[in-house]
Amino acid sequence: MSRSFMPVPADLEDLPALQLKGLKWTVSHAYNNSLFYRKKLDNFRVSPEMIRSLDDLRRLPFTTAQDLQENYPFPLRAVPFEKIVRVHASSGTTGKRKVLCYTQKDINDWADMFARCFEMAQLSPSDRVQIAVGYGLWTAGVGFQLGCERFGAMAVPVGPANTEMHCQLLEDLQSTVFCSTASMALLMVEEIERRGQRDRLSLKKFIFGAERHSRKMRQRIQEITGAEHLFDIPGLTELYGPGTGLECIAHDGVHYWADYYILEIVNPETLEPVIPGEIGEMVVTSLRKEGSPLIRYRTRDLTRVIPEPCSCGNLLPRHDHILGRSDDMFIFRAVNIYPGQIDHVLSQIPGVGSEYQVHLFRKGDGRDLMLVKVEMLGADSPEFAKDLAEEITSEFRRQIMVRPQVELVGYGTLPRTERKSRRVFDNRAGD
Ligand code: DLL
Repeated sequence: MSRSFMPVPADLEDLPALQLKGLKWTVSHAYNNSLFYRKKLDNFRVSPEMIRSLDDLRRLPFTTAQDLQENYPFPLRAVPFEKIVRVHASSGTTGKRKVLCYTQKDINDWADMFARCFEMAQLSPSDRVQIAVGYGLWTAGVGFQLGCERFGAMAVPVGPANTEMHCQLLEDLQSTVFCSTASMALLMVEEIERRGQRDRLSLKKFIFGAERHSRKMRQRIQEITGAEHLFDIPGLTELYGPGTGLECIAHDGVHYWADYYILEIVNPETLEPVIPGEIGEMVVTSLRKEGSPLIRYRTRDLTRVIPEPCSCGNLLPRHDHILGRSDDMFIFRAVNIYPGQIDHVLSQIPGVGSEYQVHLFRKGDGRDLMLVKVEMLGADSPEFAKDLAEEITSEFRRQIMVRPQVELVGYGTLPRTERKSRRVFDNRAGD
């Protein structure tokens, strides 16, 4: 008998009560079992008994990545070591790794959530899911695998890189779903195109995440493979990993599992909630997490809640794609710029490929310079290149109010990576 992983109340009437129960449990569990949280809550003069309604969430202090790093190696731990069956960690580009603890129940909950993602993507047990993300300390590989096994689809656990093996297995095993970072998906489809493999494959769906992707990347992936659906999957190590929500079949935002965590969107400066629909920082509070519970954890990810009902019919709430991170912002000649804005400008210009790089320099006279390297698609006559460079410059000026130098490079010349791509290189530091 097949099991549904969507047992959320059909009309969501019971959701607030479920969230309140989870919130009360989380606060008292954290207070009673984690020294870190006890100190923090005491400092804020909040005790678990004070949580009586969902509005009381706002009385709670925020938790930050810095808290996790300062309390290395087992920050937020709220169960005895004997109950921890696994740890995961995010690599952390600066400072110490963020290590998170999982009990067996946490792993089971994560598997159920991930299975719900596959259900929402309309997979069936006859799907063959090729997993091309990293295994190990990172939550990605094991997360996808856990979800597959709980859902009942066939996992093909290859891991990242190794496009040769991926191409062979896609063809030999007739995988139907490919899961990876957005960068790896691009790398793979270009390899599929190079090998002329498209007609020998059964690929129908892509699920990719771990980093932002542009509209151009989506177009390329869909054009080359003819895949029916591409799904954006968000997730972060602190909140189990990938699998806490998924872009729906109507491709209009990400439904998230509000029965497992509460999502708030706050203004990153004032930390006050924004008006529903406005962009702000995503803050999450877990409702059932035992090993490392989260109380108002500041993800630094920027997005917005989509308040309207979704045309896919699913009633679970939605947030938009992650538009960037508040700490990715850079300042160029007094203008605040998010990399997502650059994706957006380039995505609108025909003739531009899906990859780009931004290099920032400081000249001898102290003035800053922005060099944008952009891949060119198709015709590469000098006139075409000149017009394209002019169009890019003028769109940057019009939409972001900065004037970059543009260097056009051939398609496929910028590096592709199977990991999270880095596209902004700030060479001004230390000046
Ligand atoms: O990236 C987990 C994951 C693995 C998600 C595979 C999806 C697929 P971390 O390494 O802890 O975990 O990084 C989390 O990556 O706060 C976002 O800034 C970014 N991120 C993750 N998914 C997306 C996405 C994994 N779909 C951080 N779109 C998050 C944009 C994403 N950014």
